[in-house]
Amino acid sequence: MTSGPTGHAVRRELHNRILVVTVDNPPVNALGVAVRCALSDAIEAAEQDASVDAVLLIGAGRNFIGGADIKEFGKPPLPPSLPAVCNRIEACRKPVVTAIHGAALGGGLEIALAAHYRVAVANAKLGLPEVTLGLLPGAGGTQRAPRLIGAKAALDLMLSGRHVGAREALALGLVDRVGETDDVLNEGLACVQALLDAKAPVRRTREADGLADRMASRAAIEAARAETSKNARGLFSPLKIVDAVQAALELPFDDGLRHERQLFLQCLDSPQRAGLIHAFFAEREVLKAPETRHAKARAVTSVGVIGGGTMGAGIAVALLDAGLPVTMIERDDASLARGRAHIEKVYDGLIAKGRMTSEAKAAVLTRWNGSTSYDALASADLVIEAVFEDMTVKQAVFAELDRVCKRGAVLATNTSYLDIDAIAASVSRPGDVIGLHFFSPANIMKLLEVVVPAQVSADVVATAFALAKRLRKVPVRAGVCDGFIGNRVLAIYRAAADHMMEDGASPYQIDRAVREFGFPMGPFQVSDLAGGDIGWATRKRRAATRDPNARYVQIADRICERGWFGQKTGRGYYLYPDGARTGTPDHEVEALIDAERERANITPRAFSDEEIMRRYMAAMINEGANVVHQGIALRPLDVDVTFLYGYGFPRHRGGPMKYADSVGLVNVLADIRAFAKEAPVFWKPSPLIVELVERGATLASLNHSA
Ligand code: 3H9
Repeated sequence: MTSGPTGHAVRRELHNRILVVTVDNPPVNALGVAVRCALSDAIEAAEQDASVDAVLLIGAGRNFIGGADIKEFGKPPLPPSLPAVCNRIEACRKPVVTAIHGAALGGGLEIALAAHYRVAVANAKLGLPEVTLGLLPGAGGTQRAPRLIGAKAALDLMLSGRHVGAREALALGLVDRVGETDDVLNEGLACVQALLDAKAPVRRTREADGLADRMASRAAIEAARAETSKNARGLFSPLKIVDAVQAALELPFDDGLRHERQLFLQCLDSPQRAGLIHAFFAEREVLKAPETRHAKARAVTSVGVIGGGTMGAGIAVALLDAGLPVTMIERDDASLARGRAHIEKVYDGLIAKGRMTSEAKAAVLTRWNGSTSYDALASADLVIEAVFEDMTVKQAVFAELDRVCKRGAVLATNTSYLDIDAIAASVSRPGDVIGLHFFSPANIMKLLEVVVPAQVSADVVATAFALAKRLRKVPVRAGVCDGFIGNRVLAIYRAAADHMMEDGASPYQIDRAVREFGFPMGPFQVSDLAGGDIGWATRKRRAATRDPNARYVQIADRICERGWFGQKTGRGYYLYPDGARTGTPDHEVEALIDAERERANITPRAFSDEEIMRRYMAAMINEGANVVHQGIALRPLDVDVTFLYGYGFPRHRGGPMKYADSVGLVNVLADIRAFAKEAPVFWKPSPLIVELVERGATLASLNHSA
């Protein structure tokens, strides 16, 4: 073995007569400009060097190549472009082989497709996930993949963005062989040697015949177009992917590449790309809470859950699914049996859908234990309380935990809005108390607000983040206040929706406008799904402390007084005849709203969908900015991730704070000031927005690392 020149981020080494080119650009070998230059140089050098018979291309570290360098998007392009690098590889007159381990995604797979042969080891995962970033494979992927594996399989990969393992890649024809070991270098060298021994020719994917059956290809493209038009929910890039594959079928390769480039640039320019890439980085940034940098998480090998209601059972399922043993505490045997039944119902649902076997359920449930005595928690490393939302009840639970739990146990509350500082102050070990706010259904919803009270130890916060990772949740660090990040902001835009309803918009119009913006449901549908009684109980509890000057819309109370709590009672804002899951508008509700308008002396006026969304978003953005301003959220991006993962905010808009920047904070502020003229108590511009607009700055400028 001899060493050749070392390019920036790419190493070259000669093994006998094979030039091994290793991309070494941590953390994921992304194809930044330095890698692109060095790859082109390496191919050039291999071609010129008489002592080189073939090239083996591999990645250093845990992955082959994670894709184009996403950080470069939106900045001026730096040559050579990735398509040019792929073309250079493909044009090489000596065989180029890629050996793939770990991720070969996006541009990474496109490099592999441009090579002449491909081998994958067992842990390889291959995919073209550009669609998840609002893009399409823009380095020849839309032209080479269909030629290699056919239009149908290529469209499936590109439209779903899914990753395939080595075996599936082999079955699809994406790779030529799967290595017997995980040793990517030796598997690759063996493959190249075998090709050289067999005098295998240079084989170019551009000449592959995967589109030879033109009728089948056309049918696959049309089917994908129909399916995508129906399901793409306003997304821009999926239909462009279909267009690009159509070009692969209809145009000569080089013309197809040019067409792909045009479509790629359109996607790159779209605000959806900016929103989706913001979401990609934001969901990684939230993991870097300050405490996780300098404190070590405590070990968690067993967990207690207090309460077997919907929330407690959902949390227990999330923990069980992560392989943790769970001890559930309830006040009596009947409640415990109900808690267990709630858990079993989740697993029975999976069995009914064929997603779990009875044996697997039985195996999971061996890790579940129930008790009516807190003493059963003596050895638990972490306990999560999920009892009734009442400070006295919670403090009584924490007094018990303080009594029985071992020193160093983490004591968590799942409260959605109560003062966790007050809960912590009621025990002898406030440093161990933290909020873990799960969202319902807790075993499914990804968001976990980690609510950090004043006295908590840093290692308890680090433990919460480590637990979130284990549960595959997305943790967002939040400070203590009424509703933390999510529910506090929700209360405000929900109120804005109520105001619009009383002023003349129907709940059905508001829901429709919100759905058209990209949310899966509107606020009144959400209320019907969650159960109107929950909000009603909260409103009654807070009636005494409500600001008498604040506008209070009573429509929801009138609906609840009739026992119309939503889906579970067959009617709420909507009618749900015969257990229907989708509601239909209810004229009686409309009449009731009319009566309330009259009672409140309001002459209803018409709202356009556009005005509805401007008010709805302005309320959300304004309170989101307040939450950042007061340090409840570390950065605007923490608000964004909260809404993306807990409230169905459309991902392609990046989150409410990103959306605010995209429409211009100055415009948002102008809206808020205009709305404030008629309702100054409700609409008070957030000092943060005012300050940023004065400085000409964006919310994104505050997204530095926590
Ligand atoms: C593309 O290729 C377009 C082309 O078709 C056309 C071009 C013309 N760039 O996820 P992790 C960072 S589009 C820059 O925690 P894991 C990430 O932010 C691309 N940075 O690791 C994080 O940084 P930090 C198509 C990237 O081991 C660090 O790497 N490719 C990129 O859990 C570790 O990331 C994709 O969409 C990137 N491409 O998972 C794949 N990727 O430490 C995107 C990651 O500062 N990437 N970073 O927070 C992934 O899916 C995962 O990162 C991967 C590793 C599976 C690779």
